Amino acid sequence: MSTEKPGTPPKSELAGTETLDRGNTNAKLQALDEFRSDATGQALRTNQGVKISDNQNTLKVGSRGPSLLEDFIMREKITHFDHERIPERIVHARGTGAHGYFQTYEDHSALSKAAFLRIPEHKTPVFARFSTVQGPRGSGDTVRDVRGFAVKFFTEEGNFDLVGNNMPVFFIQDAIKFPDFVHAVKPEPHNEIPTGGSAHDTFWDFVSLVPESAHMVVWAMSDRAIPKSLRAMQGFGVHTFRLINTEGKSSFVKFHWRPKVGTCSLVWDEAQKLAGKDTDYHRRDLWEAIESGDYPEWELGVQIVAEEDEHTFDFDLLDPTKIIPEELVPITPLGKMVLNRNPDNFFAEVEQVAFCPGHIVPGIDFTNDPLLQGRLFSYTDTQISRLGGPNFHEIPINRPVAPNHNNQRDAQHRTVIDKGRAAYEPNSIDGGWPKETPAGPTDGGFETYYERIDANKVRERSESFGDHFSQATLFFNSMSHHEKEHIIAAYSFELGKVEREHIRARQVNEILANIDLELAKRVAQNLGLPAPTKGTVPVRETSVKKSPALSQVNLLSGDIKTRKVAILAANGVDGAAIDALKKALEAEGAHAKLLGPTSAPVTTADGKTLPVDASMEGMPSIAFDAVFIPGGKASVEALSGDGVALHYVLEAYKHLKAIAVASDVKPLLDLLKLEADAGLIVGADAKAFKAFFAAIAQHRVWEREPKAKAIPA
Ligand code: HDD
Repeated sequence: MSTEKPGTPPKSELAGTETLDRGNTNAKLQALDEFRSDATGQALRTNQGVKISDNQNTLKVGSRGPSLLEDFIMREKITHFDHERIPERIVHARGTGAHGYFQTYEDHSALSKAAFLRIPEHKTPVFARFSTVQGPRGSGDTVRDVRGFAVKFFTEEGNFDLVGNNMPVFFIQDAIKFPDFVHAVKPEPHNEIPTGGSAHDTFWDFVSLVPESAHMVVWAMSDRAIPKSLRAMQGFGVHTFRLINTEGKSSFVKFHWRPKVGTCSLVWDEAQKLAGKDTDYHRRDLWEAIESGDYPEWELGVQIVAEEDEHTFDFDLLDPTKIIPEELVPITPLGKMVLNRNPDNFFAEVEQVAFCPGHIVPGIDFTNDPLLQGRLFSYTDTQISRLGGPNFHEIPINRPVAPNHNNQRDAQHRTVIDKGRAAYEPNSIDGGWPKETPAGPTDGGFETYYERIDANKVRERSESFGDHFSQATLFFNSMSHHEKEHIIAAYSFELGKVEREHIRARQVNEILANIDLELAKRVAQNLGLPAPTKGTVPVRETSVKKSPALSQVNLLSGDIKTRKVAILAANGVDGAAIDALKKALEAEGAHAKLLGPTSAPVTTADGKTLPVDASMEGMPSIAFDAVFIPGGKASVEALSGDGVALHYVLEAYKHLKAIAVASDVKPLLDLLKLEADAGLIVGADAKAFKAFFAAIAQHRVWEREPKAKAIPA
């Protein structure tokens, strides 16, 4: 008879979990988890520190009787569980984050007195959080949406939060419109549909009535809204900020993050499929990249405009719906950010991190951009309900590394035990501490830039914010052919989901026609609407007609570092070809996964057993950058008769990915009626691999796109 209490898991089961081995990667992850756990070797206890002897059974009157209120252990556990959730962010609820550091390349004190931009020896700890905007916490990663790009710099002078997006402009010019915009883009109030997307009536109703959104909406309809990974996105501070140097001189700046791996996107069909097949696609990619040592890296740069040049542009620097074309003001690199540590606990870190554009340090200051000004209020305010009070700065992930003594006291969730008798200033009881620090060239107290403003109080928009279309046109004109086609397709898809025809027509006639007539015409055609023949506002000439810096074609890294290749194999595969490719990829910093018809190992033609990383169904082509099929008669025959394998190749082809197959795999291509092209390479020798890698570095085989349209999705 067992001596264990009913409900206790048998010892043998527990022992089994300790030795579970699911291959090298999992063993490594398990080891890391164990290393990180602070409960290893510890007794299970209540929140009051009492050791628990039975975590399986509620205290009852007899084993079949009612439970007792006296059971403080059960009540404590359930009560805590009942309150585990906190309100999700109103926007940007779905996100993920990582730790890392920022390091300035050199002393930028001529530009800013901020220590983290002055001292190249210092590595400033950072925490970055990336997010989608529209969807709730559990929504898909790859939906068409803007991505949040928020970085908290834990500088020695206090926290600086750069709370930006992966697009350099915004939908509205004044913060007072933000609740309207968000209510319009969020799922509709009656049925809470759609989750994670903007393809619905209320969004298009709003943006078609608010022309200042035109520029941002073209960005949102472009490939930028379906980034390949969080690592492959640019980031922008959006607003014009000020940097203040050691002499107190101010310069206007726009912040830019540029990823080391280049900027590139998914294709639409792939993004939609990923949202279903791997909801966590971006989250997983970031996590795995960091775990495997492929630390994501961005360069922080600024476009600098001298104070006296504020009014030299054909747009207003304070208007957040405008970029400064890089052709007018190039980017000056400041330093780099490397993300090298995953969070230990998602809730404690990613969920509880609290950003605010108002968190700045000496050397940085705001401008009067009315969108930024409103944000300075909103973020702290939202944390008070989201994180339950004004002490959210004490939550470990938000805690500055700089000391933060002041006379603020008490309130919910206060964890600091403030000592001393004087919680006011001035005081003579505590020697007057803590004391103010006068502003200075370095290490001084924060001082707001001494800006003169001589004006009446008004509730109005500056006339200089009046041009809503010329930069939307600039963006569209700067796209390559395929990028333009994708924008046309995205507008057509989204507006096609709009039920009210007057909204579709308004967007086409009053917005798109003012951006580009061809764009308007093509979208009208796809919606079955009459094509507009002219815009509704006069065309405004701009000094820059085309900005190559905006096209992702010009933003690739030129190498294949961290790219992922799927190798498809069945029994009888040519093992030597697999080894050769893996070695060649490793030399380039890229990765391969071996996929079989099932998760069982495959046997090579020369009788070796090869463990596979997953089945082809388990890791679909949409999770990879490229596909390789090695030779081996039996393997090729098996794959040629396997619908999943055939679909794999067709889908990779449709998504314009590089594909390489050994010469004896050619019949499989013939079966699928696929012809070799710049990215479909036949051969498995060094020359073929070179061509294969060159195609991967191009990200997609764009010239294949018209042909690939014929492939069923
Ligand atoms: Fe915002 C979150 C970015 C305008 C109000 N915003 C939030 C986050 C990002 C941005 C990246 C997520 C931060 C995180 O990961 O926790 N927001 C932007 C950008 C904007 C912008 C780039 C325009 C240039 N936002 C904006 C306005 C308002 C807000 C105009 C209000 C007037 N944003 C919020 C918020 C959020 C937020 C409601 C939700 C959760 C949070 O702040 O902490 O306060």
